[in-house]
Amino acid sequence: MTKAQQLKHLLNNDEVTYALEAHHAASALIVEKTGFKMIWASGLTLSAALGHRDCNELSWTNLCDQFEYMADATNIPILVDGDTGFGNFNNVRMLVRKLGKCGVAGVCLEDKIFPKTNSFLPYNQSLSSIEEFVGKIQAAKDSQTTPDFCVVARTEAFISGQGLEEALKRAYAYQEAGADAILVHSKKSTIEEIESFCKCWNGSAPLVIVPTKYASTPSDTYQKLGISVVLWANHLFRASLIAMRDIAGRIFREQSVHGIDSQIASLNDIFELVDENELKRAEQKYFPLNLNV
Ligand code: SPV
Ligand code: MG
Repeated sequence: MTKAQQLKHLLNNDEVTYALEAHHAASALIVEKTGFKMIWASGLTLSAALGHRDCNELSWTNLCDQFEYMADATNIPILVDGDTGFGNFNNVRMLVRKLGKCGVAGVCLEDKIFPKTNSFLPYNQSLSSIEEFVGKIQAAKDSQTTPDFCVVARTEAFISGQGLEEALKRAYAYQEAGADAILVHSKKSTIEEIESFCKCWNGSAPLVIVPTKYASTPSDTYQKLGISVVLWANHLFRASLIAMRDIAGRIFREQSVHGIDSQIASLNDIFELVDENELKRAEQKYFPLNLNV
């Protein structure tokens, strides 16, 4: 199966799939090696890892380099956070064509206004018109370079303070426009908005959620609500911040790395992550004369 076919399968099978966030090739590799079947390339954490805010300070061309490194390093599908498509329908077309070439399996587009604001900030959460966003989904589907590339349409209706009716209206319009799945987002600390949406949803498109704020929800709830994919959207980046701050502080205070050496990854761990042994095996096959001693 191609990566796009894998993603389509994960969206459409009966089980809940958990996708974990990655923000560069190393974190993407860790997601895969841990056993996850899918990677979320988060706009928030990719931006932050490059020192930027989650409001389209980086262009899609900046980010495609990162996506390509992540896709080259891994064998499981990557769903890219495409924000609002980095502009209008034309930017969406260019993005989708390029993502296919980068080895990305799908893109998630959200119905806010460019430049977007992270959903958990208390300002600038206005929605685009349904008509404009439908045009973006159609443009994305018409531009995909592989038949199974997945376009996930994300409604920010709840995030912008609108109710269930608006969320459902938008989701049906996006499904009609050709979206392969619907992501419905909520910033509530309980699953109540998502639950009400799922219970009313009569569409055929699978549902995707991001339980960052309602993280205390028991995981069996997702299956019961018929959710297809759960995105753990930022947790590796948050984990790495704590670990890096802790170790940086200790090295600074102790003016030595001796005390922390056993608490960080070994050099061998790095060599294993990037499969140093494979190069040794390849050398024996292709470069047997040991010319580079
Ligand atoms: C992201 O990870 O960038 C997302 C999810 O879009 S959220 O931060 O919840 O908006
Ligand atoms: Mg995002």
